[in-house]
Amino acid sequence: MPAVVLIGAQWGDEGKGKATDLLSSRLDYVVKFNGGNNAGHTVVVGDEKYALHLLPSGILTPGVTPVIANGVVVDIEVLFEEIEGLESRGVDTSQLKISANAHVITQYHRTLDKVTERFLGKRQIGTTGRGIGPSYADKINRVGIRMQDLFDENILRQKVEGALDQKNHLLVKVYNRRAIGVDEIVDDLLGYVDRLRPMVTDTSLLLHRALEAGETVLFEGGQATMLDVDHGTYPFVTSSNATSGGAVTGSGIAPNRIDRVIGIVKAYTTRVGSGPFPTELFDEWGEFLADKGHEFGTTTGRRRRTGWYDAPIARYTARVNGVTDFVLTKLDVLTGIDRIPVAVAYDVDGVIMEEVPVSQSDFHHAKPVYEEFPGWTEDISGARSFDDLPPNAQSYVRELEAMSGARFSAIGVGPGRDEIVQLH
Ligand code: 2SA
Ligand code: GDP
Ligand code: MG
Repeated sequence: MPAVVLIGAQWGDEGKGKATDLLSSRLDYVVKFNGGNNAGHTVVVGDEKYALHLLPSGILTPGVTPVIANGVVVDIEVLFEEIEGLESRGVDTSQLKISANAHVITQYHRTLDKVTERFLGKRQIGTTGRGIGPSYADKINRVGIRMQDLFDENILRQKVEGALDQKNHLLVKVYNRRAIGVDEIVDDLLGYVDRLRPMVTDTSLLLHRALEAGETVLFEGGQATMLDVDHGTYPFVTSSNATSGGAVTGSGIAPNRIDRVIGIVKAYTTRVGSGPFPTELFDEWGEFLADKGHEFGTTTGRRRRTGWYDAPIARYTARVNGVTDFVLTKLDVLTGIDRIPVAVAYDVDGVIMEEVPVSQSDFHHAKPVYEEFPGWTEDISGARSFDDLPPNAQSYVRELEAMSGARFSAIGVGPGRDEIVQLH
């Protein structure tokens, strides 16, 4: 499997970090291609728990080269905090490579993220406040700062001046905030140059050469399909392409090099932030899933919204990403539920729709059409083969697989590295 893309199939937090970590022993490179430190990936290794944000999850495996590719937005202060945090726990981060074309998140992006959300009031997106949207907006507006700009003080100063021109007007006149000085931003960024120099490179060429040499590369998606800026529940999305296409544009590797696309899908659904969520639960079962699944944001600590499995979303994800294999995670969380509902279609104002509707208003009105499956009470965390699962858990998995649009190749039965049932 020379080039594999791994993406979130729902609204994030499906367990991508754990899945990447599991595959890492077979990998040479792990590439983050979208998002930034809005991501939160929890990986449990023995008694140790790691929360990764900006760094790819593969960094925990010795021998894997972690890459932050051009599609990522990098908050450099956070980058070094995360590196230092891992180094102090004995993780070697010295092989990290960062694309010269990756964009930078600065203080003004963080400020704008927070004030814009406040300004939106009831219409707020519920962002992580990490400056992600404003940094991608600058990229698209062609006033972004890229990693390579940091190595030429003159260019950096000109670009920061250009970026701050309109922003200071907005900050002062609209948001009643103080203007941000060019010098404070430039001086701050220049302070990192010496440490960044050995890391910043042409990662597109690096990855191309690795693939040519037969090495194995995993492209690790941040956030998820339903949060993708093009294919998600816009405007309640993140500002990058979290789908498999993002792995191509976000890394400079051509689409015909990709061999497999792995979708990570939870045995139920969660979402953080605002926006439509047809199977959302507001009753004690919602509490049950949140408590038993420890559904709290890895980055912001926010409580995640919870709901039942949504098969039209899985099918949509399979289609949009070209999923070849799903990894079904957190099956253990469903233990103890008598009958487990699964959304098989939507009722949109009396019309039954089997696919995710393209109209956002329809999706907002979509009421799930449920089918119920019998549950199980046995603890499944010790299962290591499909036959170890109780019969009802086996049939739940097979029913989901039949309606999700791609085969299931592994099943998560707990947060630990070894708590997995391999099917293929
Ligand atoms: P942003 O900050 O601009 O990307 O926010 C836009 C929307 O994207 C959602 N988003 C996320 N959803 C799930 N998990 C994410 N990572 C963290 C985690 C989130 C956390 O692993 O738990 O700790 O709160 C993530 N990052 C962005 C966000 O909620 C908005 O709906
Ligand atoms: P990511 O953003 O997709 O990497 O997911 P997060 O790390 O934000 O959230 C997933 C959470 O579920 C983490 O706390 C994982 O340790 C945990 N997890 C992953 N797989 C499983 C599983 O199969 N069972 C259980 N109980 N927890 C899991
Ligand atoms: Mg997460």
